[in-house]
Amino acid sequence: MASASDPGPVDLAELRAAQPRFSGLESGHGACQGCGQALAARLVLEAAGPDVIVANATGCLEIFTTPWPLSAWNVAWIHSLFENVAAVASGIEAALKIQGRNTKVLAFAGDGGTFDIGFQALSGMLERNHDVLFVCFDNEAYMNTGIQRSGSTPLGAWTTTSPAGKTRQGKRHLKKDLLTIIAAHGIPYAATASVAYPSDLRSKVRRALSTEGPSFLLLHSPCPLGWGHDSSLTIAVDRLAVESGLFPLLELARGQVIGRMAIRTVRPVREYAELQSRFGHLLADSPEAHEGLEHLQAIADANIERYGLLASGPEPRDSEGADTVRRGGTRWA
Ligand SMILES: Cc1ncc(C[n+]2csc(CCOP(=O)(O)OP(=O)(O)O)c2C)c(N)n1
Ligand code: SF4
Ligand SMILES: [Mg+2]
Repeated sequence: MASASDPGPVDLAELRAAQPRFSGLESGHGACQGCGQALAARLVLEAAGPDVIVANATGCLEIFTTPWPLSAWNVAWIHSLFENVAAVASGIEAALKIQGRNTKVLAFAGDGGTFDIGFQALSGMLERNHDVLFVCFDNEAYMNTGIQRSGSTPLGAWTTTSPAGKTRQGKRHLKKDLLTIIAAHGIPYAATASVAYPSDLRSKVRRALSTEGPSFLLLHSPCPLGWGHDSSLTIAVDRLAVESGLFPLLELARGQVIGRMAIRTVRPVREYAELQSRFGHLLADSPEAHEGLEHLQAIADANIERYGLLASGPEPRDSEGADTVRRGGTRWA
């Protein structure tokens, strides 16, 4: 029983409710219902806190949060070109350093702005050792301009520029292994994360920001419009991306894998594909479709093998899970 000298067990729910929540991205913006990127950005800023400056490349996130004259951002924010967000963030970081300020700098970009058009500036930023966290919101296509394929689009996925039909089964090329390329820069910290695992995501943001030097986060962010899934299934879809092995959750320090989220029950890639119309053609009863799905499964199997993702202990789950998302996030202290 609680007394003046012994207050009894801590009520975690009460403790959380008493703390002020920091919301770096307010509601009321124009993202599609169920947009994984909107949720991802909110979670990143919850973990980062208010003392940040965000440089944001052109893309869906920038467009749906800043319809002139409105802004959904509750932090210092600047829009860059598609190709130069890492250069803009580098300049901000250098200026803050000269001023002796500890404000953290974050660069935000989509996969188009990271894997493809912004890659040169990103590589330079990492090589020059700027103390910036670069977050790639990976929705696996150029969504803002109408779902064109990018270097991140997975093999076999339909986009408007990688259609499915008689002569091809969606995208004919592999998703670029960007994490390995980033790791080759030998930066202090790099990780992958998913909106389906918000607690894991936030701890990776905190870890990145507390590491001196450049850090990189590849954040899987489902797009109901471009992936063709129900807007209520964003979390379920992204959980299957991880549980199938297609999107492994990893942490790397100076190019070496230092952490992985193990998978207890591996789910077939088919279950992931069944929820999304971008893979619908791979579920047809034809030799080409079977071959396409098998190839995707082989990629997932290879990831599981390469990163040793099979768990032998109890189900490794995010400590908060999707409930956190439904409750509208956690508190920031
Ligand atoms: C140099 C340049 N080329 C093309 C565009 C047009 N454009 C604006 S947003 C966009 C797609 C962005 O894709 P991505 O970076 O993946 O972000 P998403 O919209 O998917 O979140 C494109 C092609 C541009 N703004 N600048
Ligand atoms: S198109 Fe996709 S990424 Fe863009 S706002 Fe809609 S759901 Fe989000
Ligand atoms: Mg994109």
